[in-house]
Order: sequence, then structure tokens, then C-alpha cells
Amino acid sequence: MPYFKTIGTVCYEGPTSKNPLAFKFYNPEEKVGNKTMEEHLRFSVAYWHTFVGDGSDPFGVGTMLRPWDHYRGMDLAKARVEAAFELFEKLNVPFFCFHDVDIAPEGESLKETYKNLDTIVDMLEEYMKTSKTKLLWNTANLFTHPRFVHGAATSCNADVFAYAAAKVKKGLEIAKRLGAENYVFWGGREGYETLLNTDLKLELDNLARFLHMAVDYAKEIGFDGQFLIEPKPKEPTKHQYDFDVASALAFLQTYGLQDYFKFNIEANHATLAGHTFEHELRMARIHGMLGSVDANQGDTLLGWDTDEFPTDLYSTTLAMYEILQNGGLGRGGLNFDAKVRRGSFEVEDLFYAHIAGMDSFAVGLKVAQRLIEDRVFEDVIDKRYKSYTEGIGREIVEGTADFHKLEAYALQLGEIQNQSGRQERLKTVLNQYLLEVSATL
Ligand code: XUL
Ligand code: CO
Repeated sequence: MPYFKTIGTVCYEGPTSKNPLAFKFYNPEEKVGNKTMEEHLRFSVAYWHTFVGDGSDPFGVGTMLRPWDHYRGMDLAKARVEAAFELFEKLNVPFFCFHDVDIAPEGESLKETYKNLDTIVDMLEEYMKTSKTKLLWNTANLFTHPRFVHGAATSCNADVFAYAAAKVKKGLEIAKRLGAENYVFWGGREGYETLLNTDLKLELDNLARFLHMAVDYAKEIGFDGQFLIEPKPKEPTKHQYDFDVASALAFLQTYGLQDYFKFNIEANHATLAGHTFEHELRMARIHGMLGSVDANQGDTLLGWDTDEFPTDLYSTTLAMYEILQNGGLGRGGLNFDAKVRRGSFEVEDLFYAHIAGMDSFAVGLKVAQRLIEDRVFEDVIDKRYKSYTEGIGREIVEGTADFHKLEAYALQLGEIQNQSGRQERLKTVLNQYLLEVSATL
């Protein structure tokens, strides 16, 4: 039975199309550089926002009108799978992502939860046999249930640590069964509220123990997907351990985990940390740790995680610039960890929102590709750091200079000459590329 009766397959119709249910810029087969748009962008639908989210917020109940609303329990879970594959096909998306609790309700016991999961995973597996849509990643929800009130792997209660381990063990088995490209760790409740009751060292050690156990178990069962850490600075806890890429990287390196993980960078998490999206992508990229992206955007006027669908073309351009410079996302993708606004409660809005996000990243891809082809920033940057390719700068970089040598050099220097950084001119060039490329789309 179709759930989205009013909607047919969404196709590319070009930038002048007035059809709201068509792509204007995302043309999956079109080549950009040596790959198609579909191969570059690897779009993914987030199960939780699109099939589970009801639009409730701290001030009001749900508003979403969904054709599966009348079902309950396992019937609801099954209806959502049917709706999901219908939407995947109509949007022609290559990937999806889920938390365990998104796909199946928790039972009275862990055993019953496993049973519910098994039933739905059987169904997903069956659908995936004939669908092109693959699993980008799955994860375990270790934050919603009251048992995780003090954290999961960083809980003060060892029983909770064990329970969380069991959920991740099951998640890895599901990932292996469904051929997931990645497995995500977002430390929802892994943080603290006050140091007055917190053994910070034990909590961090335990988090590392937990992740090492996950690495070991993936090896044991032969799951070869990429492990991803998703940093976020706050929400729900005041101080989250995986604050941003820099702090999570230090954690991974401290505990010998850096070779087993990459990052899943979420735009709105970057901005909550006081960084730009592109800063977090760059930080991960230069360390060889850029794995995947949760594609969304925040609101500059609000200080919380609004998870909007991405429509800011500057942001998608600079994000795609980092991704192209990274040589692509490998096994990662662009997952729309984004939700329609509370007032956008009709099913059509789910399609409009994904179309908006996919088109915005398609524009970003094309502009970024042109910027890189023309070496717009590279030439400026090469010139700006030229002093490190010759003379004393070269000695600094090659390690043949020490403080004695540098002091002797500095003592004979005349007045130091600096050059302008030319930020404003570069921003104009960026605008020109955005407008020029958009005009030729
Ligand atoms: C929360 C968030 C999560 C993770 C997966 O802000 O981004 O949905 O992506 O647990
Ligand atoms: Co996310």
C-alpha cells in the first residue's frame, strides 16, 4: 500500500523547473570531475527524523500527520519500513541510517528488544534485496531511556555499562547482517553535569575501554565497516566528552584508538561548538580522519541543535570543498540528520525538505569543483606561505633550525614586512564563483 499517494518519483528537471517535486540541481547521473553526482554526494535519509519524529518540542506535543500514525507497536515499526522504502525509491536516495530504537520498539526485557529488532532487521534485509538503497550506518540509542540518566559507557553504574555494551554488540551484528558501510558512536549522554559527583578520569578510561571492546568485537565477527565518532559539545549534557574534532582526536590518540575511528561531522554540532562546519571538516581532513557527514544546519539566532535541512549555499560549497579536497568521503556519505519544522507537518514536506538539501549540496559540489579546478584558494595560500619554501622558513620546516639559529637570523633582520591577507577580496571571488557557476547550471 503506498503511503505517499500524492507523490511520484522525483526526477531532475533542471534549474528552471517550477515543479516543487523535482530536483533543480541534483542530477544523479551527471558527471562532476571524474564521478557522478550520486557517487560524490552519497545522500542518506535519517530514519529517526523522517519516519519517527512527530514534531513535538519542550512546549508542545507532536504535529506531524503521517499515514502510519494509526499503527501501534510492531505494526507501526513494520509500516515505517514499508513507508521508508517507498520514500527512498521516490527520492532515489542511495543510503539510509538508523538507531536501534528507531526501527523497533524496546521490549519489556533486553531479550524481547532483540526479538523485535530481529523481526524488523529480517524485513529490512528482505527489502534491501531488491532496493538500491543501502545502509550508510546504524547506531545504538544510548541516551533516551531513563537507564542512561548518568551516561552509558561513562555511567557511574557498571550495570548500565554492561547494558550499553550489549546494545552495541547487537548493533554491530545488525551492521554486519545489513552490510552497513559504517557504524556510528554519538555519545549522547557521555558527559557530565557537575564535577562535584564525577570521577572524570574513570569515566574517560571507561569510554575508551568500551570503544576498544567494540573494535575487538567488530574484528571478531568480521564486520569491516568504518567506525565513526560524532562530536557534539552540548545537549543533552552540559559538557559532552566528544566536544569537537580536536578534543575527540586527543581522546582517541590518548587511548590508542585513532587508527580504528574516523569522524562523522555534523554541521549544527560544529556551530554549537563555536566552530564553522568547514572548520570541523578541515580539522578532521588534515588528520586523515574525515569519515562521513551529518548534513544539516543550525540557526544563527538560536543556541540549540535545530537540525534544519541544509539550504545555505555558502556552507554547502565550503563543505564540498573540504570533501573534494579529501578525495571524497570514501565509505561515508551525506546523511540528512535534519527534520522538517514543526509547522511543516504534511508528508509532502518530507519530500520538499530532502529535495532542498540534495539540490543545495549539488550546487555546493559544482561550485567547489570549479574553485578547486581553478586553484582559487590554493594559489593564494601557496603564495601566502611562500616564506616556508626557501631560506630560514625552509630550515624551520625541514627541522634544521633551532633557537640559536633563529635568534642569529632575527638579530640581523631589518624591519619585518608582512602582506595583506586579502579576506574581503577572496570573499568577492567566492561570490563570483557561486553566481557564475549557478548561472551556468
Ligand atoms: C544528535 C545526533 C544523533 C546522531 C546519532 O544530535 O546528531 O542523531 O547523529 O546518534
Ligand atoms: Co547527527
